[in-house]
Amino acid sequence: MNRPISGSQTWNGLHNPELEPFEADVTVLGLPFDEAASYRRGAAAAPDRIREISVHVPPTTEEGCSLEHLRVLDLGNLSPEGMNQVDYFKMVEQKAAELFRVTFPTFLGGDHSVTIPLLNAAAGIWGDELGIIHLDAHLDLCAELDGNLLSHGCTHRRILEKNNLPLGQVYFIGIRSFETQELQFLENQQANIYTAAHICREGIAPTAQEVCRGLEKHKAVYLTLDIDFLDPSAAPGTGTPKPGGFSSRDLLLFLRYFAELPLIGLDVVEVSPPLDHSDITSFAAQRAITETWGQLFNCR
Ligand SMILES: [Mn+2]
Repeated sequence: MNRPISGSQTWNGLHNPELEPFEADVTVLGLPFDEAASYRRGAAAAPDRIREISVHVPPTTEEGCSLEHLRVLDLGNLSPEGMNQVDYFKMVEQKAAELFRVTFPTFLGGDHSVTIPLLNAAAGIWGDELGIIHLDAHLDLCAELDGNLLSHGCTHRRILEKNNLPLGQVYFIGIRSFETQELQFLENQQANIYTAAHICREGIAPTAQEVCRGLEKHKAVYLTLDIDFLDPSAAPGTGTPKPGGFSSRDLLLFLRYFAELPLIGLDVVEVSPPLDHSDITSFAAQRAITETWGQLFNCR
């Protein structure tokens, strides 16, 4: 475990290294792991890049609410160095389990496989009271990808299996890519899949409201944001971009609705700074985080 970030300019100047996690409204933990990406890597560099950008952003939301009262603790990165994926994920799960309930953890990936231990930790606490929002171009429901059971394309398959959760607990939003094996898995199953094409036809607000109604019965909702939910024009710095996606404006609108739910944690994954242009993708990720905090702790 790296030491907590010392510079207090991080996170819009809000990071306070003196806090304990239970004293913080929000904690940040970087998971610089991209060994399970199926195509192009670089997501391991995202936590540090997003932090660097956060130094230059004021502690206010896009509609002028101040976040200066927000207590933020950045715990630094949980480094995977010298560990295999299984052992690293054990460590991540343990750390995440410590943070849930006492604070609002914001995890920075890493590729999307890091969500496996995060959601295992959440499911260990909330079981089937847990609802999951998955904003992504991809379903991540593969049984395996390239021989790796812990691939970033298998995230929800592993979580559902391990925790014996029904597929209906996950809301898949922004989908515009299906692997053949995922179609087979979905046969004769009820799944909450909102494709990008469907959202484009029906509108963001009606879709978000429907998702919120569907999640009403859940006491705890976890939100995982794969930045490739955005269109490649809005987020070019990602390993498996998929055209036909959303603008950063669309994303912020979705987040505004989802912040009305009892969110217990958030991750932002698949930002790949080496593949980015002018940090567009890291800026989008940073904005999504600040606005979600604003909605949760200030402007509800
Ligand atoms: Mn994806």
